[in-house]
Amino acid sequence: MARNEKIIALFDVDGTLTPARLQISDEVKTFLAELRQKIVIGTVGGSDLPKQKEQLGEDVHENFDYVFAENGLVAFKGNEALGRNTVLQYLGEDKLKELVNWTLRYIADLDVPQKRGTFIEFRSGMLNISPIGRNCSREERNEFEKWDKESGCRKTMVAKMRELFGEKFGLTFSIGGQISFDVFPNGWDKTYCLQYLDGQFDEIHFFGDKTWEGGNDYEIFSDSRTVGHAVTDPSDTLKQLKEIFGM
Ligand code: M1P
Repeated sequence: MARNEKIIALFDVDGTLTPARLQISDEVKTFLAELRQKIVIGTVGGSDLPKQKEQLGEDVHENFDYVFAENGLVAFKGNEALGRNTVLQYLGEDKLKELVNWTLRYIADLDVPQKRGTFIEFRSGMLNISPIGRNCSREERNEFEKWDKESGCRKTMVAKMRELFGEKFGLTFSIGGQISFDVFPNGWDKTYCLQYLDGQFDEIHFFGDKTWEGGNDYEIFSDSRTVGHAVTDPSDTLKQLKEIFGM
């Protein structure tokens, strides 16, 4: 049967296609290849493109019709780049410096059990801020996640930053992973990628694991242009795909 070019399924990466920050399994990869015979498929992750490639494979552009990294700020259809927008262009040097300086001061005063390196990762479309530092090991990352749940470290920091910079700079703060949170201009959440699909599809399905308000899948999950599906992990994603697309 010919593929239905009017239906697309978009997938979050961490917790939806892969365990957090780990690689896609052969089972999921094979299943998606079969799904792609029936409909169009794409990724929409919060992480940058190198991280998506680490997790989904260097051949990600061959295996997905659309690849959206950094919420779609870095966008590809096949190997063709569709667009790129930067947080630096949006904020300008002065505001960016104010934000970075405040963040580093705040983290310096935090009593996090372990501190490593790369507290701010500067990406095209967002800043990724981590109180432990992105250089931590997998074990340290898991420990931090547990401690963060008890202490509310990220939630408190996000609330403070929202109060100080949310309205002033027009920024959104979103907790999407285990050790960090993302900061980006209002509207540059995962719905940003939908502009590249407008008018081309009858149905845009979205699958994500952080679909609650404040989670980084919330906006696209609840957007009127998509049919949202909340999943708990990659095996649940496959289960739901089988039910929806009769595989
Ligand atoms: O895709 C979800 C998140 O994955 C990473 O989060 P962490 O390192 O905290 O587990 C980051 O790439 C983050 O930007 C992204 O939203």
